[in-house]
Amino acid sequence: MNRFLRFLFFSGCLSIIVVACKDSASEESKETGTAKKPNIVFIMSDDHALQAISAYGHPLSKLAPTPNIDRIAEDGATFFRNYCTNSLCGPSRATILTGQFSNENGFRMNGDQFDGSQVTLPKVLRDNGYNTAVIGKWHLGTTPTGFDHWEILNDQGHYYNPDFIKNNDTVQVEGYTTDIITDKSIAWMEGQKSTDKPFFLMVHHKAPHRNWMPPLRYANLFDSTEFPLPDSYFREFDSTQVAARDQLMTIYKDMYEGYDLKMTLKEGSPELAHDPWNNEFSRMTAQQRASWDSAYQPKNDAMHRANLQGKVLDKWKGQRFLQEYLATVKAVDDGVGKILDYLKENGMDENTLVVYTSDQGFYLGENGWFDKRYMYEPSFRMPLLMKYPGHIDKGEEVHALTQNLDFAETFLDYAGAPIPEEFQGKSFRPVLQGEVKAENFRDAIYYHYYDFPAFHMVKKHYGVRTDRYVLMHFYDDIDQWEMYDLENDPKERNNIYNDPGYSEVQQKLHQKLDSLQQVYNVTEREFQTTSPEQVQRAYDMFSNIKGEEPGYYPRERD
Ligand code: SGN
Ligand code: CA
Repeated sequence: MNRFLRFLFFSGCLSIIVVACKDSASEESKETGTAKKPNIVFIMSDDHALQAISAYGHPLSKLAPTPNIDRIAEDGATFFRNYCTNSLCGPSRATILTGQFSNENGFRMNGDQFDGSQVTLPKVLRDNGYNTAVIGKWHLGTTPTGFDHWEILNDQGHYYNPDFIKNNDTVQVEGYTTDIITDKSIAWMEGQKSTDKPFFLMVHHKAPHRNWMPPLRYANLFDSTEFPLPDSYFREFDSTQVAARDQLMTIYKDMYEGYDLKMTLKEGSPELAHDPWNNEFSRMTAQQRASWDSAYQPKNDAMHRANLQGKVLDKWKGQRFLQEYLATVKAVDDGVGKILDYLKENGMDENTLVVYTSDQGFYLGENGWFDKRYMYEPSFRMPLLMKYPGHIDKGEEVHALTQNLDFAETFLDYAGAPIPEEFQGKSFRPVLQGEVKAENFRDAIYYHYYDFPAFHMVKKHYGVRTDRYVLMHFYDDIDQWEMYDLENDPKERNNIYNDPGYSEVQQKLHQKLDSLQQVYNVTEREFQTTSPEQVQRAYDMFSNIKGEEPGYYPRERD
């Protein structure tokens, strides 16, 4: 055979082999229906404000960057207008699982019991060929359903030496919770190598939830960083903003000096100031506690020597809070890096949809606050980053109005699975693929918060947000409307409700609100009120935790 004939012969054989492979691959995908389904790794932290993710560019995050979380943004999409349905842990998680508002899935506030017999995202994925797992915070009262594997923190969980519940056994694991959740997640993925099924893994961090305890390796990370406090740190509310004025979530009034701010009682002693439940530091091993004290005592002693008073002390508390919060974020970022590296090193990064989000937004000193719950932007808006090479463009910016309500349908859409009729969201895959323009995706979103009277005493409220405006109604022991023009007043300072210049807008927002309540089946039972005595009792109780009564807190609510 001459050279030319040999070339023709061998290349002919090669193409026959290639064609045969393709055929068998597509046969396999027809048979099993699974070959092309992506794995889905859903990483959700607890209370992670987007101000603390450097991909979003906030000044705070520039001083405490999150290079690994940013890798998801670089390789995929960043969502700039993603919102929650109800800014609280349990309700947000229930919405993510069911694709429904709280009024439909029945989980309105922390302390409710999730009805695990409902149709949920993991159940549908499992019925469509996926292996499913959840590892980390769960906080829904009942134990998980729809998962092949689950290992969850008990209730809120702890930063050190956490208790994990698995098959109804509780086991304490020594170490730092964020790292343990990451390691357990990677170990579970490793076990997936022996099956050809795609997987859905929910990695649920406890951090950076209160009481913000960093890992020992970062206990001094931000000691010399001066973080910018928001210009609203000492904000005063006007008489129309009654709801906002009456809460209990101000850093310099409502945080506990020992438990939250890690302040000590006096110079030269490691003994903590007010630590009402004595349940976070006491669970450290002697060695962990000794390292902790040696990291904290010099900075606490310096604080005592400075004898800070008044607003100087209030600002110092804001700094200390940010140092702690951002150091716990740093550990989450390390964990995200480990998971991304694992996927890459094991050849899974191309066929995996990776999602990073938090259960809601959070205040990092805006209005002087910590915590969430409000429909105001810092707690209403959630971070969301997604990457799926070849399917989501690198560096894509999404400005459509999306919600945690849409996550389930979006993931099912990517998985090629059917979407249950009762789901109330909308897949945003067409937006990511450029088939639907941001402005045509959704014109308004609905919000409804119920957890009152409860910790932080944020009033019940509901509302509507459009591209430019937000209208909210606070109810129960009050009846108060607020409206903001987010284009001219992004920090929501001037309540324009009943401002004659906006009367037409106001009317349209009311109409929109009414129609959304109909669409989402919000009926009369969602507007039940509490007796004034009950409100007063709760207010006294929650204000008193600041008092000298360690252990006085009805933990059953959270
Ligand atoms: C705990 C916190 C609150 C927080 C709720 C809900 N207090 O009760 O500050 O608002 O959780 O958070 S703590 O002193 O016990 O830490 S959620 O993210 O789980 O909804
Ligand atoms: Ca939370």
